[in-house]
Amino acid sequence: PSPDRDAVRIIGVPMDLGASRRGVDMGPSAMRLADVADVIRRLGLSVTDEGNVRVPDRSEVPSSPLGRIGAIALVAAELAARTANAVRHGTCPLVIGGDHSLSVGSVAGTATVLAERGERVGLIWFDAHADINTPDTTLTGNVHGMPVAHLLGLGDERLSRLASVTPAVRAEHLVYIGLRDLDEAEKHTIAQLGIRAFTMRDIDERGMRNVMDEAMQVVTHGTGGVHVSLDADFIDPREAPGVGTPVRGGVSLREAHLAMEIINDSRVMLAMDLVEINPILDRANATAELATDLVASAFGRRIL
Ligand code: 4U7
Ligand code: MN
Ligand code: MN
Ligand code: MN
Repeated sequence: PSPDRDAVRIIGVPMDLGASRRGVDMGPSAMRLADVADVIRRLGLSVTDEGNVRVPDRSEVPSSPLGRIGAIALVAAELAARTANAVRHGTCPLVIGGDHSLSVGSVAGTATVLAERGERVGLIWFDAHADINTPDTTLTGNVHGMPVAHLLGLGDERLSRLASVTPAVRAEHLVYIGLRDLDEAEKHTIAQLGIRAFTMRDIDERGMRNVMDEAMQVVTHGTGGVHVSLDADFIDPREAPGVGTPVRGGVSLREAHLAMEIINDSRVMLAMDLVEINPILDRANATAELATDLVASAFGRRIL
């Protein structure tokens, strides 16, 4: 599949309802301050910033993390519609968050358009975490630790039925890259479903090129295109301190760029999420600036 990626639509989701720590709702502002639209435009692509999806204030929703599922599902449904619309028109949505619970919506949108074409979506999940808890297994109640489970059809139906197909993503079409902090129940689910997971150890031992080659095979085999979901905590916190849930021992800046460059080489990316940027914990706007450079690599920036 070779989608027309000459046009990019930026969709902001200033939401932190899925996290307990505040601040990732400011991620879209930080990315716009880092000039993400102009940076992509300078690559020769046509870029429109569609503004933000409306997100309710914390004061308007229940205070318990699981009590916020209804509000998160409404935001995700709106995001799914906007993502689907962009993909349907042959443009590439760049969804900037926001906590990672929003990806139940963005990936559902991509899955819905592919289903209209009789195809399935491949999903690359770059993250320190597996985000595969359900309301039954979660230790924290935080919904940003649950989007993958819901995309696989598990958990709460308000979040697992946002796409026109259920599950939105099949386990065989999903890969993880960068894992280094999993709950016991998550390890069990990954093994049970046979999900292909590249941990930090795999990246250390095999190198990013080798891992990415195998990952691209998994997500393109039997799919009509790939959704890339990048949690900024994929990158080591020494380089990306401004994230919702920092975990030591992440990938280097160059490894992250190489992964994005390989994605661009493959020409299969239909949509991208850039989530979990927390300006409160950042050094100036360093993490959003770094994330903007990664987006540029994913959209075709070359060193030479
Ligand atoms: B993120 C966690 F318990 N597993 O479920 C949980 F460690 O989107 C972390 O990847 C979730 O940043 C991290 O709350 C969510 C925790
Ligand atoms: Mn994470
Ligand atoms: Mn995540
Ligand atoms: Mn996080």
